[in-house]
Order: sequence, then C-alpha cells, then structure tokens
Amino acid sequence: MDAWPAAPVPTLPRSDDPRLEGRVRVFDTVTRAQRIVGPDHGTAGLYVCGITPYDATHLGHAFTYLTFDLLHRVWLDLGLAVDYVQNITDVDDPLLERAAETGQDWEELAAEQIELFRTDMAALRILPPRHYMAATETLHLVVDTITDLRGKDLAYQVADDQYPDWYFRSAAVEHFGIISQLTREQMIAIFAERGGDPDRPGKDDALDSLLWRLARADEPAWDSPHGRGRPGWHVECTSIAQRYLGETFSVQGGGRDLVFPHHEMCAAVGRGVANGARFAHSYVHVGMVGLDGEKMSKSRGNLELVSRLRSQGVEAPVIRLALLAHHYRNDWEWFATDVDSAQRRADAWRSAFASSHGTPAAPIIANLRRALRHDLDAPRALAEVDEWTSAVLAGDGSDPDAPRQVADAVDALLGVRFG
Ligand code: 5CA
Ligand code: ZN
Repeated sequence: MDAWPAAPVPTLPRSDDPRLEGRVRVFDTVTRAQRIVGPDHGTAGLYVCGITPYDATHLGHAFTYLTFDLLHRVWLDLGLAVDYVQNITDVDDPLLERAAETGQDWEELAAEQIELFRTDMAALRILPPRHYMAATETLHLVVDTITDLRGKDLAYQVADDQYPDWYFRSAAVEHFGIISQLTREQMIAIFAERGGDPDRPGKDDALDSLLWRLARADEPAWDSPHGRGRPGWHVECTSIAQRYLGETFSVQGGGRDLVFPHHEMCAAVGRGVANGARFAHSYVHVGMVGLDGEKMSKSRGNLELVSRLRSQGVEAPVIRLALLAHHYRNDWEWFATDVDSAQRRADAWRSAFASSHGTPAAPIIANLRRALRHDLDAPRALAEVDEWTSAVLAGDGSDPDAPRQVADAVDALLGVRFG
C-alpha cells in the first residue's frame, strides 16, 4: 500500500552542550522504566500498529501516531536511519461488523478510510512508514508464519467439527506475560473484552489466540494450505514486522489498549517463529485520549476527528500543537477549548519566527533535544519554545538568524511548520 508523502525534515546543527546525552530514552512497558531505544548507530526498526480502517482519524489515533513520529524525528536527529513499518488491519471482525451495520461493502469502507487517514497523516506532517502494509496484501506472510508454527507444534486446530480454525499455543512460549504482567484471570477477562475468545469450546487453553479463521458464509476468505480462510489479528502484525524488520527490532508501539492481548500475543508468536529470540527490544505504549469521560473509540462513538476539525477551519499545525501539549504517557481528555490554547500558541510562535532578530538558537535547540530525548517530553519542549518566543516578542535578542534556526528546529523535532 502506498503511504503518504513525507514532509521535508531540516537538518539541524549539532549541539555541543555536554549535558545532552546522545541517545533517546523512553518508558518501556516490560521493564517499567525508561530505557535507551534504538542502536547507537545504523538503523532503528520501528513497528507501530496501524488502524483498523473505520472512524479514522480520531484524535486518539492521531495522538498515537504523533508520539511515534516524535521518536522517529529524534532518531533521525541522532543520525540514525529509521526503518518504520505500519500495518492496516483491513480484514478483521470489527471492520466487517461495521460494514455490515451500515450496509457498506467492507472493501469500499476500508479504501475510503485508508485514504482519509493518509490525508490526515500528511496534513499533520507525520513522517510516513517505509513499509505500509495491509493485511490483505500480506496474507502469504501470515500463511508462512502458520506453516512455521505448525512445524514446531505451536499451532493446532480447535476441536470443532464445522470450523476447525487454527490457534496458537500462546502460553507454551517462554516469557508469555512479561509485557502485560497480568494474572491469568486478568488476562482471560481482558482477552474476552478485546477480540479474544477464552470461552470457545475445543481450545487447548483459554488464552490460545486465533491464527487462521476458516471461511464462514458471507465472510471474505482466501485459499491457503491451512484451508480457505482469513488471518487472525496478532499473527498479522508479527508476520509483517518480522518480514520487514527481522526477527528482533527496536520498538513495537501502539496505544495502551494494545498491551494485552495484542502486543503480548504478537511477542509470543514472534518468539515462537524466532526460536525463543525476543520480538521487540522495547514496547512503548501511549495513553488513551478520551472525550466525554470515556476512552475515545469507534465502538463508543465519542469521537473527534482530525478531518472534522480541519473542515471547521482549524489548521493542521494547530491540531498538532493541541496534541503535543500532552505527555504521551498520560491519559487525557479532549476539550473543544484545546484548540483555542493551541491557536494562541501558534499565533505567538508564528510571529516570533517571522521576527527579524531574536535571542540565539543554540541553547533552545539543545533544550528541545534534551526534552525529547528524555521520554519524548513534548510539553516541556513546547514550554521551551514558549519561553524563547516570549523573549523575542518582548524585543530581546539581536541574532538575525535565530528565528529561522528555531523555526527549523521546531519543524525537525516537533514537526510543526506554519504554511
Ligand atoms: N489495527 C489495530 C492495531 S494492529 C488497532 O488497534 N486499530 S485501531 O484503529 O483501533 O487503533 C489504531 C491505533 O490507535 C492503535 O495503536 C491504538 O492503540 C491507537 N488508539 C486507538 N484509540 C485510541 C485512543 N482513544 N487514544 C490513544 N490511542 C488510541
Ligand atoms: Zn498490531
């Protein structure tokens, strides 16, 4: 699948501040601590779980992709290449259910929503993945993964005369559970809420997860050596990640709602394929964005969309600033007034960047870098730019290059550029 066009990223001068560490740390879900992510040179591998294409792009989606865009930009600024992969879950129960509810063809719904998502991502200056892969384009990868798992006795058919679907022996894999750190009872409860089927008769273990669902009437299906059917959700992300990033890569990311079962299951499948080698080095999870007191989600229907805000005349950099005002690890609630404060900030920054002189750029660039390398602290980064902006607007500083240099740093590191 084609991704969206990449906005240019300015290259910044080095910072010679000795307090500035040349690595980035983020909070890793497994170790429950901040941890250096990415290699010290070469290529960082990033897999971010993509949308199931309906109700795109709500602000929760946007916040998650913006968070990993910050990581992408920090890695680029550190001189690393970034191999970024994202999927599209364009065949799965929630999508098919939504299409059935509205009477729309599921493929048409997916195509329309993917297009909307791409447009929103480009407007928000989120750097595109190098590989943007839909489930329907990567069936062969899933089929091969299942063949491999069958060879290791990690896949089996559920005892069901009519539909002996293929399942993965999740709990048989070493280290199953280290991401979510839940009790078995908690896992079973959450599995039932988030697309799993712990109570299905005929499974060897309640926590075993679906690999390949055999064809049902009126459901899309593809021929395969495992029978005609369609892929399960977790094995899709594992197969795409390992195909494009290798068996082990730097970071798997997504919203916090994906910790269990999705990322736990992805990691277990990945370890099964890789004979015990770890899947991602680190797992990074973004807090949930809510509206009206609840997690913003398609199923609850309490959504604010990037495209709706834009159609109301809110500029994309203002939306980006409204999101950046929140730290990625916090859950937070969207209020319509968030636009007003972001607009005020945008107006001030824009005036400062257009100024003919200002206080020197080097210290503020170092401070921006420090804030972002320390667990992607966007709110602190915004406060640094605010401080510089206030000084410039008060007439401080005589450096004629500073406004352009700060504008470039804000573009390169925060992805904010005013048209
Ligand atoms: N297709 C799967 C991942 S493989 C999926 O979860 N799709 S999604 O469309 O439901 O969500 C897309 C991404 O946005 C996921 O990373 C998800 O964790 C994140 N996300 C969804 N809702 C929110 C929210 N309210 N706040 C923050 N992030 C969210
Ligand atoms: Zn995923």
